[in-house]
Amino acid sequence: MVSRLVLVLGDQLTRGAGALARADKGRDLVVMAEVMDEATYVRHHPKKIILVLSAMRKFAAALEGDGWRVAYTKLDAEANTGSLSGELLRRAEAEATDRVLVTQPGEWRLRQALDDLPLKVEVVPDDRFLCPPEVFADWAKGRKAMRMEHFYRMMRRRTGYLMAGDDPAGGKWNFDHDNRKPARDDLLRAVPLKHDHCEVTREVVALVKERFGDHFGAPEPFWFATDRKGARACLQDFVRNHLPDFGTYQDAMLAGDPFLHHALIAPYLNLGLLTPAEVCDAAQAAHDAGDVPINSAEGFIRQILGWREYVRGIYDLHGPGYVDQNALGHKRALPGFYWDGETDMACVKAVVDETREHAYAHHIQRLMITGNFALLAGVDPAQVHDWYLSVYADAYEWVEAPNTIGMSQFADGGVLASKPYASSGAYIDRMSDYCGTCAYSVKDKTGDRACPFNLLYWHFLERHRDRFERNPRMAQMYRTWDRMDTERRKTVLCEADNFLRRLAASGRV
Ligand code: FAD
Ligand code: DLZ
Ligand code: SF4
Repeated sequence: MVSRLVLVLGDQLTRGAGALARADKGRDLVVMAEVMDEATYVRHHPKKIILVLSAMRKFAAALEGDGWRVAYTKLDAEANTGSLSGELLRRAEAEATDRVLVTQPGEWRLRQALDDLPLKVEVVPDDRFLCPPEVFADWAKGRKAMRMEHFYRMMRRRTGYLMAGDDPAGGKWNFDHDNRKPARDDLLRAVPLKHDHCEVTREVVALVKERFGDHFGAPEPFWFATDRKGARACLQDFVRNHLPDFGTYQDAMLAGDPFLHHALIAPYLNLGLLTPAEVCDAAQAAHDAGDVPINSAEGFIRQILGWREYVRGIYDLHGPGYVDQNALGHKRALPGFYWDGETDMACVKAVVDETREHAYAHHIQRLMITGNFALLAGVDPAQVHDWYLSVYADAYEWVEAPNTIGMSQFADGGVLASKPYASSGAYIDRMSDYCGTCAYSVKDKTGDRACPFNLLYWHFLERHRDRFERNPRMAQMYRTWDRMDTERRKTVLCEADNFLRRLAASGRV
C-alpha cells in the first residue's frame, strides 16, 4: 500500500534534497512524467527537450537502483494524460492515495497548478538554493532598492565563501574592474567537454526529432551531459581548464568561439545535476590551492552565489505578475531574424546562429547583443521573454524572467537594474571581433552604413528622456547627446526612425 506520491519534476533531479530527502523509501512512490504540457508551454529548443527527458530517464533509473519505487511515464505512453496534474490524478487513483509530497516547483505556473489539485499536496522548500526564502525576504524587507551587490555581500558573509575573517578575500568584494578584457583567437584554448550519446539519449533524440522537429534549433550534434557523473566531469573540466581565465575574459565575445572560458553548467545546475554549493566549493578549493586568481574566483562565485540566488529571490518576491510588466511601453513585434538569423548585423547573426546550433549563448551575448537590440528597438518584452525562454538549454522562467524582463529589457521599471543595459556599437566593437566582418560600419554614426546600434542608442535615450534624464548613472550620456549639434541630432533621430520603419515593413535589416 502506497503512503504518498512523491512528485519529482524534470528540473528536480537531485538525490537527497527537497521532497526526496523527506520521503519514505519503503512506503512512498516516486512519480515522474514526460508530458506534452511541459514540452510545449513554450516551443523549447530540441536540445533542451533531449537534455531534460534523457536526464529524467537516467535519474529515475538511478533512483530505482537506490531502492526507490518509481512510476515513470514516457512521453509516448498510451495512458499519458499530457499534464503533470493529470499524471498525479491518474497515479493517485491507481494507488488509492490522495497524498502528494513535492519540492516547490521553480515557476509560478506549476505552483498554481498544484494548488488547484483536488489532492492533499504538501509542498516543501527547494533547499538546493544557498539562500533560503525567509533569508531573502528578510534581506529585502524595507529596502527601497534591492541591488544584487548588497545581497551578494550578505551572502558572502553568511556562507564564508572568499572571506578572510570579516573581510573579503583579496581586500575587495568585486573584481569586475579587472574583468573586461577583449579576447583574441587562440587555437590552444580548451574546448568544452563533449559527451557521446548513450542508449537512453539515442532513443530520446529519435523521439524529439519526430515530435519537435519543427521547433527552432538543431537537435544534433547533441553532446550535453545527461547525468550527474557527466555533469561533475564538466564542472571539473571547467575548473581545471577555464576558471583561471574566466574573470579576465568574462565579457569578451569572439565570432567562431561561442564558449570562450564560460562554464556551460547552467543547464546542469538548473536541472539539479549539480548543486550551487558544490560548484562554489570547487571554485573556492581551486583558489585556495593557488590555481585560480582572485579576480576569476570572485567573478565566478558572484554569478552563482550572487546573481543566481538573487534572481531566484526577485522572482519569488514579485509573484506571477512579474513577467507581464512593460515599464517602457515597448510594443514592436520581435523581428523575424531572431528565429532565422537573416540580418546584415554580424553580431546579431552570430548570436542567433550559435543559439540555433548549441542552445547556448553566453551572458554578454544574451545581454549586450540580442537583448540590447530588442531594448533599443523597443520590442515588446513579453515577446522577448518568450524567445529567451524557448531557445536556451538552461532556460527556466524563475531565472530567465528576471534576466530578460528585469536586467535586459528594464520592463520591471528598475527593480533589478539601476539603469538599462543599453549600448551603442562602440561597446560591441571593443568587446568582440564582430564588427570587422559586418555590412554596417561601427565607426559610422549616420549615413547608409551606420551601425544600427549607434542610431538606436540615441533614439532610445531621446524616447525615454523623461524617465532616465535624472538618473545619475545616465546624466553623462544625456549631456553628450545634448552637446551634439542640433542638425546632427535631427539626422540621427530621422535615420533611426527610417531604420525602425524598414524593420517594421520587412523585418529585414
Ligand atoms: P557562466 O558565464 O560560466 O556563469 C556561471 C554560472 O553562473 C552560470 O552557469 C549560471 O548558473 C550563473 N549565472 C551567471 N549569470 C547569471 C545571471 N545573470 N542570472 C542567474 N545565474 C547566472 N541563465 C539561466 O540559467 N537560465 C536562463 O534562462 C537565463 N536567461 C537569461 C536571459 C538573459 C536575457 C540574460 C541576459 C541572461 C540569462 N541568463 C540565464 C544568465 C546567464 O546568461 C546564463 O546563466 C549563462 O550564460 C549560462 O552559461 P554558463 O553556464 O556558461 O555561465
Ligand atoms: C522543461 C521540461 C520539459 C521540456 N519537460 C518536462 C517533462 O516532461 N516533465 C517534467 O516533469 N518536467 C519537464 N520540464 C521541466 C519543467 O518544465 C519544470 O519543472 C518547470 O518549468 C518548473 O521549473
Ligand atoms: Fe553589430 Fe554594429 Fe558591429 Fe555590425 S557594426 S557587428 S551591427 S555592432
